[in-house]
Formats: sequence, C-alpha cells, structure tokens
Amino acid sequence: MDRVAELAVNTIRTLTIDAVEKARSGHPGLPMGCADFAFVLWTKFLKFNPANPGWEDRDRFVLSAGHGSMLLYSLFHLAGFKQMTLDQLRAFRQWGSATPGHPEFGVTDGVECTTGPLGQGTGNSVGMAIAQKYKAARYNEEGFPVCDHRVYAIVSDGDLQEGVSHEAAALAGHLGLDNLTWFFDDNSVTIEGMTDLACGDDVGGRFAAYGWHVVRVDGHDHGQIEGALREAIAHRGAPTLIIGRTVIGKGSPARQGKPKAHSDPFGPEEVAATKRQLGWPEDEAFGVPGEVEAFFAGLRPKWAAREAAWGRMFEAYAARHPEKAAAWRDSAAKRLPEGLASRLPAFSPGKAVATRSAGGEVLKVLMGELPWLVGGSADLAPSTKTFVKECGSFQKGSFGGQNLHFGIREHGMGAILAGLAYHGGLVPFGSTFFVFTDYMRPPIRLAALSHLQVVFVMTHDSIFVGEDGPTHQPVETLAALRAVPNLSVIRPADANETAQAWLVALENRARPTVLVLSRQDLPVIDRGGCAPAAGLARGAYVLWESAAGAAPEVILIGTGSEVHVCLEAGQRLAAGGRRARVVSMPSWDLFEAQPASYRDEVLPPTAAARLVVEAGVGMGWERYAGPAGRVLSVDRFGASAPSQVLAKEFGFTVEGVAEAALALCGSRGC
Ligand SMILES: Cc1ncc(C[n+]2csc(CCOP(=O)(O)OP(=O)(O)O)c2C)c(N)n1
Ligand SMILES: [Mg+2]
Repeated sequence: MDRVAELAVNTIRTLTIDAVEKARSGHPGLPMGCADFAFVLWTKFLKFNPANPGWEDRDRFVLSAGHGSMLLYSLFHLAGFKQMTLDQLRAFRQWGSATPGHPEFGVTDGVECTTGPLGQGTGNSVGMAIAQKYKAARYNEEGFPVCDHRVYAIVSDGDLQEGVSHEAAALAGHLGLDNLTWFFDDNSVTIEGMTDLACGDDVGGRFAAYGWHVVRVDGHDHGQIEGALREAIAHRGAPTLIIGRTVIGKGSPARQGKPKAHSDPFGPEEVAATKRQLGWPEDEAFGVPGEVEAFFAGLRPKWAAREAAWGRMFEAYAARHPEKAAAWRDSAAKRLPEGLASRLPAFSPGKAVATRSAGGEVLKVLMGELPWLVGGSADLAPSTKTFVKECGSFQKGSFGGQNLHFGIREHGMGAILAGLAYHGGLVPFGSTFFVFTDYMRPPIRLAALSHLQVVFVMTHDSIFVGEDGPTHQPVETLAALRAVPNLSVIRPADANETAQAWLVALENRARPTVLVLSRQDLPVIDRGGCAPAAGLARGAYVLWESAAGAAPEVILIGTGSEVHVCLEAGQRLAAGGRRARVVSMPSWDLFEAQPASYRDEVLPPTAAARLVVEAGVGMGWERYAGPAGRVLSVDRFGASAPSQVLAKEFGFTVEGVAEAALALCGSRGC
C-alpha cells in the first residue's frame, strides 16, 4: 500500500473514533474494518462527482450496514461533498446535523438510501440495479450509453443473516444483474459475540447457488480488492459478491477483531492507543493530513470531468434522439401528460366491479402512457390485477419490460421498490394481498421516512375475502398503516374512486401511497344522485344527503366496501323521515391535510349522530365518531365463511347499519 493510501484509510479510522468519542455513542468497528475496501472503491472505481451529488448517471453506493455511518461521512468529507464539513463530523449524531446516527436519505448529500435496519440496503441496491438495467434498455442508443452506471453495496454479517437479503440476492442472481456488486464485510463478529454463536452458513456457497459470481479477498489488501473489483466489472451475466476477510475495529490494539469494537466509544485511553498504533498525533482530534487533502483535491477535477463528458454526450444524444431525450427528462420529472385523468376508464353505474379489477384497468392506461411507472407483484398478479401484458416483463435478457416479477418475496419486494424509487425517475408499485402487508412493513416504514414515491397496491382488503378465513382476512392492518407518519392510505369505495386514488398516488411525490382494494365486486355508485368521485382527493366528502342545506341528524361515515352499504342505509333512514348524510372517507391522511373549514363542513362539530362503518378494528375511529357516536367495526379476527354470511354475522348489512344508526339517533333523542 502506498503511503498516501495508508494515511487516507487511517484518516477514515481516526475521524471515526474521534466522532464517536465526541458524540459518546456510535459504531466505530465497521468503518475501521471497511476503510480499505471503501478507499479503493471510491478512489479507483466509483463514478460520481462530489460537486453534484445528484448526477443521474453516477454509480450508486449503498452502505447497507447503516450503523457504520461514519464510514460514509468520512468519505464524503474527504471526497469534498460541500455539506460535509469537519464541523458536521464534530456534530455527529446531534440535533439538526447532517450526520445522523444512521444514514438518512434526503438529509445528507451522497446518502443514496436510508439504512440501519439491517438487510434493507441489500434490497435497495437490487432495486437500484434493476432501475439502471431498465433505463439502459429503454433509453440507451448506439454510441450513447446515457444510463451506464453500477451499484455497489457494503453488506455485513447482520445484513446477510436477515431474510430480506436472501430474497433480494436470490432475485438479483436469477435476473443476472451484472451491474451489482456487494462487498461482504466478513469480520465474524456481531453484537452478542462471534458469528458462530448463531450462524454457520457457507455464504459463498449460498450465493453461488443463487447464481452470483463469488470472489474472496483479504479485505485489507488493496491489490486484491482492486483485482476483485475489476473482476466484478468484467464478469457478465451475474452479480458479484466479494467476500472480504476483515478485522472489525482494525487499528485498535485492545478492541480490534472483537465484538466490543462494534459499538460505543473507545474511551480516551484506547483512542490514544489506537492513534499511537496508527502513527497519528495523539493529542489531535479530527485531523486530516495535508497529503490526504491534496490527494483528494487531485481527484476532484477528474470526477468533475467525467460528469461534464456525460453532459456533452447527453446533449449530442438529445440532438440525435430528441424524443428519447424528452422521454428521459419527463421521466426524471415524473411529468404527467396533459389530460391524463380524462383518459382513465370511467365506470358506469348499474355494474358491480371489484376495486382490484378497476385498479387493473386504470393501471393498464397508466403504464401505457407512463414509461416511468414500473412494478409487479409477489406472485399474485392474476389476483391483484397488476400485470399489464402489453408492457412486457422485466427478465434477464429483456430488461425493458415494465412488469416486474418478484416471486413470493414480499419483504424483498418492498425493499426493491424503495431502491427503484431511490434511484430516481421511476414510480414503482408492488402488490400483494392486504393481509401480507406485515411481510413488508419495514420497507413501507422506511419509504415513508425517506419520502419515497412508491405505490403499494394491496387487494383482498377485509373479512369479505370470505372462505379463505381469518389467516387471509386483514382486520388490524388499516389501523396499523394509518399510524405510520407520512404514509398515504386510501381505501376507495368503488371503481371510480379507485381511478381517482391512482391519480392521487401519482401526485403524492414525497410519500408512499397504499391503495387498499377489494377482492369482491362492489356496485359502481350512481354519481347522478351522489357527489363526483373526485372528492376522494380530499380524503372524505359528502357523498349523498337527504336534505342538502339542512343540518343532518345522522351521519354515516364509511370506507371502501362499506360505503355502498352506508348509502343504502342512509337512503332508508331518509325514507323513514331522518335527515341523513353519507360520507365516503377513503383516507384519513388526505382529510387531515384539508383546511379545518372543509373538515367542519363534512363532519360538522355540532349536532348529528355519527356512525362509522368499517370492516376492520375500530381503533382510532373514535376521533371521527365523536364522543356520542359509534363505530361499527370488527374487533376480533374474522372467520372462514361466505362473505354474505360474514356481513350478516358482523352487522355489515343495510339493515344492520340502519338499525345501528337508528339506535344511535334514539339514544340521542334525535
Ligand atoms: C433489523 C435489525 N435488527 C437488529 C439491529 C441491531 N443491530 C445493529 S448492528 C447489529 C449486528 C452487528 O453485526 P454486523 O452486522 O456483523 O456488524 P458489525 O458488528 O460487524 O459491524 C445488530 C443486531 C438492526 N440494526 N437491525
Ligand atoms: Mg460483523
């Protein structure tokens, strides 16, 4: 190793221990163990420009083991990302800093994805690799490889023990994503001790079986690392796993190679001992040797020149292939074509259509018009209606297909969807049965945290799944999702609301959307007597009322498949002389975003008995029912039976709803 390389990797190590020491918390072990690999990758291979962290054709670098965040922050500082000053390193893990405990997308320039929950980054990197292949297939032209980059990830023991990485790796191998390289930080250490406490996998054998190219190196030998990276780039038709034998906490005399190097500050004595061992000034914190600064300064013009060359190529591409360049730009901006809404299918009353089927018809139009809308299902497309055959399948050898096939891998699917969104210029969607939301809660949560536009198409949304029984009947799922900040949850009442829900999902640029759709047919609401379905965008709207202008005595509030029942029940109450109002409330979050005046208009704070009707747990609905209202809900697991029987047993019939409303009126004396 030459002198400046040695100084540079030791700078990463000492910046790390200084930051962890100052914060009195953090994880020094990984950055110290992975400094060598990261240095070789970043200085000899990675295509990026610190002056423009968002350059579209940059390589993506994912630190899946996000606890090693100081590795990233040190690299950003040395490479010259403007935001990453030494003061930011000094503010590691502090309020308002650009250096949070675990990397957060959108907070720190250069962070490609939010990591920390182990395993997620592996799926994210596969999503990014799929995105690159897709865009290359759609946009590259002879002599104009406008999308021509690679995806690298550092993955730890924890990442590779987590199931999501198995799902993601299996799919990446199957698809032959040769633009993807993972470096396995094979240090044999996790928190509780050495890895053989709980894991004896032959990781290399496992990945070979997934169809990966596997290379083994000494993770501290720069020559071997460089050789392995060259091999990964040259290898065609398969992703590469570089298994790097590393020493966690390398450089610390007392801690290196041991579990206690994983986290927590070393303490002043061990910091001093480490610096002594590395030949560093002991009394200096956050020091960067002049030679290291000069070395990185020397790389910056080369990095900038690469982007400039790409920019010139893109201009020439735009001149030669103007339509493709325009499509590329539309995709980057996720631009919705003029009049799109008017081209969506309109569903006529009198028919009964499951909202999953309506969603499928809408998706067909959307995917046909929007090449940046890509997605698929976890082996349930015939049920979730998300396969659009005219748009082709993304497969090894046909990377231009818009339909993705995730296999029965919901957790992997969620993390891959996030990766597609992180990559930029794509809106990904993924679908499965609503009850299996729990199999992908971690990536849903992270997509919300990271402000990603991802659409989750979740069908078979209630006990009315019927005969499949309680294993397949979600009851608590809506309440659980409504609790996630920055997540839009929409349960449309009929086919026309479903079309509107898709439009909202496409407008929800900075957050994920969950579309909650029915398996069973639902009557298409006759909008002649009711308000238009566009009301969905406001989260809740007055669908129908018996005496417009007069204050209602009773308000029925329903979502999804319960709305048409409320409508009929409301009409029955009106026939009996009550002033009734029916509110369709597909989305709490959209409603809460409305001005108070609108919310009060729909649900007047005074008077009126309010009955909420939803085939799920009642938790949370009290706020809309009000203290004198009632929630007709399912506060237990469902049962295996035909859906009409379930409707009767649980009270979700027109009679049941009307009776409950009358009882409520009676108790209030209205
Ligand atoms: C899903 C998840 N479970 C648990 C943790 C807590 N955790 C953080 S790091 C870690 C394991 C550390 O082992 P490894 O991944 O090999 O990292 P190293 O110690 O080698 O840096 C655990 C269990 C987590 N971050 N994410
Ligand atoms: Mg480890």
